[in-house]
Amino acid sequence: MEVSLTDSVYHFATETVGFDDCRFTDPSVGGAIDSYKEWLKDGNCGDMHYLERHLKFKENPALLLKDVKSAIVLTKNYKNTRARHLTGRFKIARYAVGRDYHIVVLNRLKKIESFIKKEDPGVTCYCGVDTRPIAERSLAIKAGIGFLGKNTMVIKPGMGSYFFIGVILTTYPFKKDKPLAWDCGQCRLCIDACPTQAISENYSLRTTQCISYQTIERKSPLTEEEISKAAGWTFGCDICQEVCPYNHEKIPLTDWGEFLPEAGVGFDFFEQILKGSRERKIPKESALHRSKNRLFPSWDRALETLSRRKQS
Ligand code: B12
Ligand code: SF4
Ligand code: SF4
Repeated sequence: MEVSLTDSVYHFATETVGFDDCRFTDPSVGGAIDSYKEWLKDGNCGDMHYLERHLKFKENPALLLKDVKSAIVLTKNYKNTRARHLTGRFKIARYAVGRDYHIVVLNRLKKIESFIKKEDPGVTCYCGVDTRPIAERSLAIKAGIGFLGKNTMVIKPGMGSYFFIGVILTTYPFKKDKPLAWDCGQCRLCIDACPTQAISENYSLRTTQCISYQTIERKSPLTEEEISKAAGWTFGCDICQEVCPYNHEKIPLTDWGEFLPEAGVGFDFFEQILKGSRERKIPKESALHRSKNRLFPSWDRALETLSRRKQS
């Protein structure tokens, strides 16, 4: 029986390269772009002005890749141990503990691109993970990877939401998958647990209230009041994922060692800062590196505020 390119890419991506899932969809996000426009209109991009510039590409991916015919959506679990970084006085989101996923995932996407080109040299591809103007969550939902949670994460039943999404836009017409028929039902644990009320009832994030935005993306340091509300989260925030029943204990840890604390670079560096180190050169391999030196004033202030409180 003839094996289609869709099947062989799926097998190569999951078995050889090690992604957990690989699905195929139309490159256009359809009606989901309206929620993006609405979100921008409400001022939710804050200091992330690049998201306004991304609109035209998310709306029309052919501007990124001429003759684009499909999107391949790849996911990788990054769940790592529930160690100090999640429970200590200073917390760092799971996704930033190990090596920078932008580098780790992009390298693997490139392997799939090379595989496709070897199979069919006429095909062109455009790979992205996080930083490119690709509507990754909308494509993941459309491809049936998972469903949209009230915390705005893509959640995959049986896998939870601790996974990265990588996308390859391609000129090859892969066979398309279908979206899942699934939702959160009556649950609202994340809405109630968010300490800054950043999660609205309508599957949208009030981004400027979100600790993740405030500690990673915002240009100005956190105020004392914001530090208090952030409950020790100093780089990103995982509260709305930790409380989600889909992220239960039985979900295995990632099998990509780069994302484990042992890979070191993220949390090790952070720990030194917390111990009072004045080192300001964030290791290049760490996801923290992307923030350049913008975060130091916030971290210094958090340290100051929290140690003052400890003394009084
Ligand atoms: C900007 C951004 C942020 C912002 C805003 C987040 C937000 N909720 O919008 C901030 C800095 C707050 C942030 C935080 C985090 N982020 Co972020 N972020 C992004 C980025 C770069 C763009 C997202 C965006 O455009 N947001 C605007 C909203 C309106 O768009 P959207 O989230 O894509 O949502 C779309 C869908 O909801 C869709 N939709 C709605 N309803 C329906 C229904 C159907 C049927 C369909 C098809 C679609 C659909 O419409 C929306 C607009 O297109 C993406 C990477 C990328 N290129 O997409 C990563 C990304 C979303 N982030 C990611 C991660 C891991 C995080 C954090 C967990 C990190 C952390 N621990 O601190 C937190 C989670 C906070 C949260 N609850 O969302 C992952 C999410 C993986 C997943 N499983 O969902 C992504 C995909 C990066 C990646 N490649 O893995 N992030
Ligand atoms: S990441 Fe934290 S602050 Fe942002 S919505 Fe989730 S719980 Fe709220
Ligand atoms: S905590 Fe509940 S409401 Fe929130 S995303 Fe998970 S299942 Fe949905």
